[in-house]
Amino acid sequence: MSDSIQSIAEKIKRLEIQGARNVAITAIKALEKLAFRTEAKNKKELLNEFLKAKEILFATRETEPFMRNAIRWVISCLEKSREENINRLVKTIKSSSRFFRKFLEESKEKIAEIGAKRIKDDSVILTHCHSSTVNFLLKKAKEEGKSFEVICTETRPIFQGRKTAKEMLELGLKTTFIIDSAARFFMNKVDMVMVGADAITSEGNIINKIGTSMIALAAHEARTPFYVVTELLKFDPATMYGDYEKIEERSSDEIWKKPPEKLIIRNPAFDVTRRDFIHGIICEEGIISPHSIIEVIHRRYPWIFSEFNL
Ligand code: RUB
Repeated sequence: MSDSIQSIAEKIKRLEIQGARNVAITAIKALEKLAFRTEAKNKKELLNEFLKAKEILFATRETEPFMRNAIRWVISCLEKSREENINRLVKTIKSSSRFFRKFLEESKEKIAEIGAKRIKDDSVILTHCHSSTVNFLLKKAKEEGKSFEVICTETRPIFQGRKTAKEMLELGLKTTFIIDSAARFFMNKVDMVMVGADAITSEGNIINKIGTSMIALAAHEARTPFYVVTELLKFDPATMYGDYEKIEERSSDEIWKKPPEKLIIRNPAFDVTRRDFIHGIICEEGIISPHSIIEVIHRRYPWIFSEFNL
């Protein structure tokens, strides 16, 4: 069964599929395919197959609660279904997955619509890494006729910023590419920082690509508004119950292929930006303060807590 799940998991690990949103969508599509190819004879076997797939996908990247929530959604629909017939259960999975993906599309549109209003003519927006959600918002603003320019960081060690820069140029936006450590140098010329998120914690902190928190500090010092553009389903319910969000640490090869002997190389993929440095979270609910995240999550997405019976 797990052939295709396994190969998708490998692609996610190798960053062939990158960015929290793309990872979540890929995982959920993989579950849909799994359902179509299942040889399970009854609901119990089908559920076991899905729980194994969940384990494989959960183990790909530690800091991806969006993917975990997407998988939780599909499996909870399967668990809750009263159907026993395999064909009908497969249909349940298909419709729950499609419902979720449609919901993600609608959220992305809403976020872009809300966030684009914050972009003023002749402004300069700085972004870090490659966030499909931020880029879509910028596309929307451009389509609405706003004139603004973008500064992208290169995002070491694997340069996701290059992907962002290419997309910005394709949109016809004036784009400047800088090394990550030049963020403070340019901050006084920046009107607003917009970054994506990989995880949101119960305390309202945000986890995003390594370097984000330094940019937030620089923005704070320069009194430049720092916005996080994200779907709320990047919230990790485990943080509510005492767990810290794990920060994925990647291979040192990404930093230095043949380093001198005995050199210690550390390569965390993400870092935590404290809520105090976040001007606002631009999400499907509107622009909200990181302090009110938890109430909104409880109201909008109570099902994400269901596996935490505390
Ligand atoms: C990508 C990254 C992105 C967020 C948000 O890291 O940090 O800013 O995932 O992206 P990586 P999106 O390249 O290691 O996956 O808005 O597309 O979900």
